[in-house]
Amino acid sequence: MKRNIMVLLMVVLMVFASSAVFGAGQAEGADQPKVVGFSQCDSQQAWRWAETESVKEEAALRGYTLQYNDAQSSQANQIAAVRSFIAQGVDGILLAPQVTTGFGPVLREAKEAGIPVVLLDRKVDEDPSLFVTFIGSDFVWEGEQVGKIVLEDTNGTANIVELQGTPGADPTIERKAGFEKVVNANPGLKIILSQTGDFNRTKGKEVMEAFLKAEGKNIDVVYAHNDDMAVGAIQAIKEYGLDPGKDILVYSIDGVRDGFQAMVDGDLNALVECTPLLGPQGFDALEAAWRGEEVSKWIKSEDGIFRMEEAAALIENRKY
Ligand code: GZL
Repeated sequence: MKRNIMVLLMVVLMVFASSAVFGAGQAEGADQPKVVGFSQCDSQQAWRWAETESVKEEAALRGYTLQYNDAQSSQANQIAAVRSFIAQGVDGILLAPQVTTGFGPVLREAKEAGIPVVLLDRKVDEDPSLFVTFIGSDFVWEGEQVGKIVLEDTNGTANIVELQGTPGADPTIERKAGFEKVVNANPGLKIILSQTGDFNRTKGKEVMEAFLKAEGKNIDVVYAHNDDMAVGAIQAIKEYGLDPGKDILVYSIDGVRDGFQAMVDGDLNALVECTPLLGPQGFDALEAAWRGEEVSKWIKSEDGIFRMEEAAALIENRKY
């Protein structure tokens, strides 16, 4: 009987000892996990979901507490979310800004509060001292690469319709400018219609339907600022009775799974990649800022160019 009591006592002591060890990590004054606010501009399509997942996964991997806010395509919501992060006294902020203007005041408030801000996937037209860095692609280069492929595939003669991204967004402005560098240098390439589809599949289809109604078989090429609008345009072309990828050549940017599938299906002729997997670099930049280190003002993504013919061999290995 005595022996059983002794054994039971030993077991109880061992259990308390282990929780005390784990408890020691939480003792008063122990470092609490850093808190990072992430203001995402919207969650309306696969590219955005991939970026958000990349940030959430990396926060968990590094043991940070992430405060996530989806602004649902509203800049006002984004500004309110960043203000809320500042009021909470977060240690850092990741911001994917809806548009390039209007963020100056709230970025100044974050700076005055000593909270570093890292821009993900879109730039802002503000004083660079207001943010640590921009992590994202070269959108001018992306638009220019599409222009060069169109030039090659059409031998320099084509009537082009353009589906633009969100008005005022950095990728919209710069993908248009990059593509026009090639068009302006080659008079046989003509942009006959250009309108925003807001990076959205449904709107991309609706705008393409209007383009087809206006110009029909006069259209040789569609240039979409992202895969989602390209997929919408492809649906519209099919419903109109033409063969996308043949009767009308289609080109886009992003490299999401549906973009690759459209190339496998023969509907999309080529795409330029724009990686959304920015979480690791985002936290690297915040950690450098917390260490007081200088960070380059642009951490540029390396993006590939993919043609229809190679898509089938690559699609299974795509990470987003
Ligand atoms: C690009 C990113 C763009 C994507 C779109 O960095 O801002 O926003 O190309 C997304 O698909 O809506």
